[in-house]
Amino acid sequence: MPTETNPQYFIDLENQYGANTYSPLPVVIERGEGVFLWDVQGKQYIDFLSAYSAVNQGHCHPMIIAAILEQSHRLTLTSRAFYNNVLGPFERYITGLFGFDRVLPMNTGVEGGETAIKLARKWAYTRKGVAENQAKIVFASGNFWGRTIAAISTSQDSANTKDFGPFVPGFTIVPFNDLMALEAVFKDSSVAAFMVEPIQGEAGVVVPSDGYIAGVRRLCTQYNVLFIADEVQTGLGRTGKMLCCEHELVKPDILILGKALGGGMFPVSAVLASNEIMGVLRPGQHGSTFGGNPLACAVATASLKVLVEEKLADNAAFMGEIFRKNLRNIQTEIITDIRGKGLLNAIDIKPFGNGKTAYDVCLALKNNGLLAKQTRTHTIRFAPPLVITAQQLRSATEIISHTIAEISK
Ligand code: IF1
Repeated sequence: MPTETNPQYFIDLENQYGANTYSPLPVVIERGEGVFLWDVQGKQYIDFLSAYSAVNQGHCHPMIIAAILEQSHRLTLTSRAFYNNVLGPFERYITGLFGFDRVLPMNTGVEGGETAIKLARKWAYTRKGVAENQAKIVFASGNFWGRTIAAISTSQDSANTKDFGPFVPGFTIVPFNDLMALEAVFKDSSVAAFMVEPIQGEAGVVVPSDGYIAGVRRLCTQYNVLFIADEVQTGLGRTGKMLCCEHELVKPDILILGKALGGGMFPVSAVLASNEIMGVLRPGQHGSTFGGNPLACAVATASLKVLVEEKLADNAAFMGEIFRKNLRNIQTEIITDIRGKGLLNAIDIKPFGNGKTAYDVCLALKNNGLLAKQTRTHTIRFAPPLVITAQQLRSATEIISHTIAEISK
């Protein structure tokens, strides 16, 4: 078998030369377009992971490619030591689109989280009057916001934390979806902020009770605590609204965006806030070599325009309803829960008698032409690009249905 069409050749290279930090499904992808991916042997798959919601616009969207090509021939990086003619127009566009006064552009989602924490701490000391180095940031149990030392300092998953200590102080964990527990910790006047995903992604697409996010908003306002919404995964149309917080008509004090802001092509993240909050930062107090670079701004502008012009949040809402209905119509005992909003969904798989887990279901789905990934042992996340059509959704549901039937035998 020629090298370029032999999947094992590429798997072996990664196993020999790469850090062993993932256990990927045994499939080697070489091309993507829209909701489809093709492996090195030309087999087609429907992508139901979307790179963890970083490919909401579909793979290799022509408008985003055109933007990256056009800008890459002109100017890609100046650093923030100089102005450029792309950053300001992007800042005006994204702040206007989401209704905030200012934006701080970064690169990865976790940098967005780190930036939001620095912003909240600085606000606590300079505006709320919290004593130096005493500011607390509250997080929800089950949170996931990246792999840096601060991010894992808020994790309770030993896979993320073991042998990586010591951890960052000043972080408090409360149960997710529990307003009473949240109010209890807010009584401590040194609390600066509460950072939370409106739907917890890595925890297994955990959708809180109706009213929870509105309750978070109310309590943060009442106790003068900043509400930081981590919408890196739930934002940008994924849950059927441009922002998941919109489902409860809630506006956070600090908004973190990432993933699909880069159109599945380029790491772009952004932290948005009011003049009053963003105004606590002064030159030299935060930054990044690539943050807000011209290429990133051109890609992010095109990525946002695709979401808006193609009404992808509406499509996610519409297709998500159909998808969950189709899943509920699958006659099987091994699916024990179906949940989600828009096109961020998940199913729980009852442990099989023969020891098979959600991973085995994902393997079987792959063999049948659909790519999805388990989160935790018994949960499979289904998150296709938001451009998916009704026909493509029907095909996907048929694959899921007959795969479940196959594996249940
Ligand atoms: C991996 C998980 C998802 C995120 C939220 C911030 C970030 C993420 C809500 C950080 C990143 C990624 C990380 C990626 C796999 C993926 C993931 F499985 F790890 F947990 F989506 F659920 N906030 N999530 O979900 O953004 O710095 O990665 O750009 O680590 O393999 P990032």
